[in-house]
Amino acid sequence: MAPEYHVVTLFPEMFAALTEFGVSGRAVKQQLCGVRFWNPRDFTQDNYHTVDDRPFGGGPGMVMLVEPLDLALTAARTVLRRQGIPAPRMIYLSPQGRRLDQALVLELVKEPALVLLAGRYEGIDERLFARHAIEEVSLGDYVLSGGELPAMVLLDAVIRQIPGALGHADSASEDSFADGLLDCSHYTRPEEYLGLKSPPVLRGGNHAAVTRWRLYQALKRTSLRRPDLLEQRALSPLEVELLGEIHREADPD
Ligand code: 9D3
Repeated sequence: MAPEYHVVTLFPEMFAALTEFGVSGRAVKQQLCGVRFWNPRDFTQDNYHTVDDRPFGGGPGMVMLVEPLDLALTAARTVLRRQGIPAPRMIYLSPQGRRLDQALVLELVKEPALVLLAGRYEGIDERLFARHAIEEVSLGDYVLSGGELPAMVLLDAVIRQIPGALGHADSASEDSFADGLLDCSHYTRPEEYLGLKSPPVLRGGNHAAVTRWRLYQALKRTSLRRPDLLEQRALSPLEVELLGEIHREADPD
């Protein structure tokens, strides 16, 4: 069965960026996955459809009410339970969370369903986390205005890994980070632009030479810009040899 992604959000319209454009939009249209939204505002009872209130203890900002979020999450889980998915992973996009990386993306694409929770305001009443086992995932150490963009980032990264989401022209396994290196540089026509030449090796028709050149460039860029990536990763004999060449040459990239 195609994986189902349920998103609890006050702003489902924002997700058009994910569901209507590009690789992720195509995957949704082809029903390689389902995406459904649950708006906590639809689970309010009062005339004003209140979803937030002032924090106990005072201070700036507002806190999301536990009840509309609890009802929205429970509705999502009820639908999934009826589909034979009793314990979906539930993820709150939050600055306090585990940092999203490709290893987590590859874990999440194996799941039959995910329930994502995008927050607004200062945060969520903590009692929601007593009612549901919720993981937290962050994009990194910078301040955003809410969890919708992070939820879209996570889903974009996951959906493009679903088999069939990418044309075989660019397979997911050839992505930058798939092999733990930064990408090499790219060139297309014209051969020369305003006196700037494209590398002749790429036009010479020697596929082995092209592959070796690209690996050399990727290793060089990675060792200059992200040496931490090389330390996390085993090196093949060829990579060790190319890194030796790189360290012996002088000119930076
Ligand atoms: C300035 C507000 N901060 C007070 C110390 C706390 C705060 C609350 C809510 C900071 C950000 C947010 C909204 N952010 C997210 O929902 C969010 C996020 C982010 O801001 N950065 C990186 N990853 C994520 S995932 C969700």
